[in-house]
Amino acid sequence: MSHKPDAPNGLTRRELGRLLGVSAGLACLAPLTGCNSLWERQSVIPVDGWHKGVCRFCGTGCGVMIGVTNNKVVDVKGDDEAHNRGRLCIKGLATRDILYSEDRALYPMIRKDGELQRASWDEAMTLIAQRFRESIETHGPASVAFYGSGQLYTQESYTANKLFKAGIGTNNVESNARMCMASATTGYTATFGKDEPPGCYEDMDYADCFFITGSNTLECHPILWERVRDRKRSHPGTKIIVVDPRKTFTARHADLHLPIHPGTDVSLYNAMIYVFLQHNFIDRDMVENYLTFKDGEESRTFEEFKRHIAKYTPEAAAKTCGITPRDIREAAFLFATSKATMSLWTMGLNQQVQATHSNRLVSAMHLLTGHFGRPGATPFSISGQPNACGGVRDVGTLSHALPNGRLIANPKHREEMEDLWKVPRGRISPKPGYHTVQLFEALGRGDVKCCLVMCTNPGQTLPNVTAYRQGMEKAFLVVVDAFYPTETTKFADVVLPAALWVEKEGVTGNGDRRYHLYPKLVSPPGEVKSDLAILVELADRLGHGDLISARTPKDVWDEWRKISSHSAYNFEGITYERLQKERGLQWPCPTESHPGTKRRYLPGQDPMATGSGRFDFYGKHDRRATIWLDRQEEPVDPYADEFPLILNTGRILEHWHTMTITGSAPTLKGIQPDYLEIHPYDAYQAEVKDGDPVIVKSRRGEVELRARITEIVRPGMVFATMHSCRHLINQVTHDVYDPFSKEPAFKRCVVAVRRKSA
Ligand SMILES: Nc1nc2c(c(=O)[nH]1)N[C@H]1C(S)=C(S)[C@@H](COP(=O)(O)OP(=O)(O)OC[C@H]3O[C@@H](n4cnc5c(=O)[nH]c(N)nc54)[C@H](O)[C@@H]3O)O[C@H]1N2
Ligand SMILES: Nc1nc2c(c(=O)[nH]1)N[C@H]1C(S)=C(S)[C@@H](COP(=O)(O)OP(=O)(O)OC[C@H]3O[C@@H](n4cnc5c(=O)[nH]c(N)nc54)[C@H](O)[C@@H]3O)O[C@H]1N2
Ligand code: SF4
Ligand SMILES: [Mo]
Repeated sequence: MSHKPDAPNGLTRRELGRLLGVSAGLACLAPLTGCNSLWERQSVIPVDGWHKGVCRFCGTGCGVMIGVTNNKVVDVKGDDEAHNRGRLCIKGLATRDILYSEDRALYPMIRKDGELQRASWDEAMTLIAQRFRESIETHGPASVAFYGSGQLYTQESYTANKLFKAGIGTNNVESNARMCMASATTGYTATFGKDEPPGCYEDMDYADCFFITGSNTLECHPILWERVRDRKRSHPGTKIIVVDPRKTFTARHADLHLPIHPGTDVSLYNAMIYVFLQHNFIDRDMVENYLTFKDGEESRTFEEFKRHIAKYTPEAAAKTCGITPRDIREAAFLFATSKATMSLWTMGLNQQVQATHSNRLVSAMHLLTGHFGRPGATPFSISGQPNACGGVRDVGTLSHALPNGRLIANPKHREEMEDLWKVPRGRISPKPGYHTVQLFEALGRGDVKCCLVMCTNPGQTLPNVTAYRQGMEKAFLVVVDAFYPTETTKFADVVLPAALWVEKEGVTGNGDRRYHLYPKLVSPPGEVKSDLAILVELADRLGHGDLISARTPKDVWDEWRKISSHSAYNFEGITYERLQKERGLQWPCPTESHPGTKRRYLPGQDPMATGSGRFDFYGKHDRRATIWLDRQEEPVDPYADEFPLILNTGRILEHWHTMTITGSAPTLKGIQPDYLEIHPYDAYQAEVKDGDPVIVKSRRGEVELRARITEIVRPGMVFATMHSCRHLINQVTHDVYDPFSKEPAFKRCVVAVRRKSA
């Protein structure tokens, strides 16, 4: 397969920048390429027409202008009128090429005699419907499942959720967003009673202090990072604090970098709160009128909260975190005394065993110091995938959830959705389905017999993946993917070819509650169909055609926006017509004349905030936000003599997840992320030289990588990317998860590293 070449890394990052020949938006690449000048962009092929669209890749949701000639995307450039101000990062620019890879899946395939063989759509859909029907009739609705993605369009996720929960009658509806944003959801919901960030991207233009934690913003959200840098350029007094065990490209730009031991965030944030209390950096009005304190199920007073925090002196936390007390004090001082502090965080927090705790503690730091609700002052979780917010969190495409923050476990919520979906009361099962890790366990046990996997590649991206591959092998697995082969299609009984990006139409919701439209601009290749068309056909064949009566992207959107009006996520006013004209609209947006909401919980600004005070935390019964008493716990996977190092995993700028898309883009495919970052001291101990093949081993498995000796990582810690499918790091990672969000702790497990013997 061409997107997984064994070829050596023929391209340096500097050459790559030159090859792309881009003008806007690559100032962020300068630290990587070593080039400070920007290049003039040259259009290669004449463009017949430019169309407004959105980048395929990350949750930043950058606006792109897409040049089309003869039914082909021939060019892309940043949209000057969108929030990204004309900028695109290297992946955004690569969207010009992503549709035209030779690895595209072009026709349905059915496994016969152990091999996937070409089949007709009718043959494939007949087989799928027959196997799903048999399983439902013989073993009940809970014997089938849907495993989707934060990269599906909202219409697709919404339709799958409705078909499975209100049609088939199973809550086995999960999404890869469980492994990504689930902890942000539990963190926000615990604090504010509602999911999704209170602030917006525009806050970056007003913040005087950025507290960036567990986010390699420069590489993973480069255009947001550029906005942070814009602020620093125009206001050089702006401080950037970065909390990350690695000295990432982001951390290199920090005024203060705290390289904490992985998984010790709870101690750090509690100690920062200690300093806020000690120096009276507290917003008294906020504490008295807008906050409550809780320890588990029990209420606490502010005085009790202070006694709890007293244990987290900077001196004690510094020992736990492996940094100095002075750094903690300085971070707390900068955070509290700036005019406006904005926190940004992603997977360094979310993919930890205490992820919900860290998430809500960051919000707590903002609330206690009053860095909330003013322009620039906000706790802002950055979203990973393009539609994790819109298509998974808002739609509730998770096994415990229903649309707009409702829960399966709540009988009133089930009834509300049964009425809105016009199905009989009692139709939605009261039993939550399996969350992601449990779902793949259930496939292995045979409790779930048929699974539809759409727009995600769990054969590579599940934690401790070897354990779950058996389940994929055993079950009747249908994989809908735009590319073939992948690590998941290896286990598929049927593969269906999916349309990608502007080969289909849909809406996504990006990281600042902004919905926007992806237009269909070109026809898909071969026999490829859109995910929505596939779901509609499945609904028909399973006898749920009446339920799934909205069948075009516009009709599904209209149904969904009307449903949202029965909740605090109200975006009924975001019509298709508006989406076609505008550069995204932010909910709440209840009417067609409403401009959209930048900041939530503020009476006068947020249409859902009907109170008369400074804030109205309407997600909570008492209309007060909650501060939680959270304690640092011992690591789940402690050091052992035979596993002396901590493995951390993540991303690099140029590649997207399992590289099915970026691995074949001409500009990106030369970059091979199959290395292990290891500190010189640990390399010396293991007698490993730069470039040596090494084996990384945990209690669950091992993987071979190339050693890259670097001080980016702390001594005692190694880092590998999640990208390479030839070297599956998830054979090594731990499948333990946060008990609240059920999000796996990809960011920490203990390992040993040895040189591969010749
Ligand atoms: N180039 C690129 N961009 C992407 C993606 C991609 O695949 N490639 N994927 C998108 C998606 S879906 C996601 S979820 C985001 C992820 O975006 P990020 O979360 O920024 O990326 P990661 O590299 O997974 O992890 C971020 C950082 O967390 C740090 N970290 C590890 N442990 C800890 C800890 O205990 N505490 C703290 N404070 N930090 C810790 C790691 O060292 C790492 O630098 O990126 C999105 N953008
Ligand atoms: N070790 C480790 N593992 C991780 C993480 C980590 O940090 N470390 N991060 C986790 C996180 S945050 C995430 S988000 C997940 C990501 O994990 P995955 O979602 O499994 O990774 P992707 O490569 O994005 O998979 C998307 C698949 O959908 C296909 N595809 C693309 N567009 C379409 C489309 O429109 N329709 C259909 N049907 N298919 C399409 C692609 O070809 C690809 O195979 O990985 C998780 N796993
Ligand atoms: S920052 Fe994200 S959305 Fe923007 S161009 Fe890059 S990959 Fe695309
Ligand atoms: Mo993610």
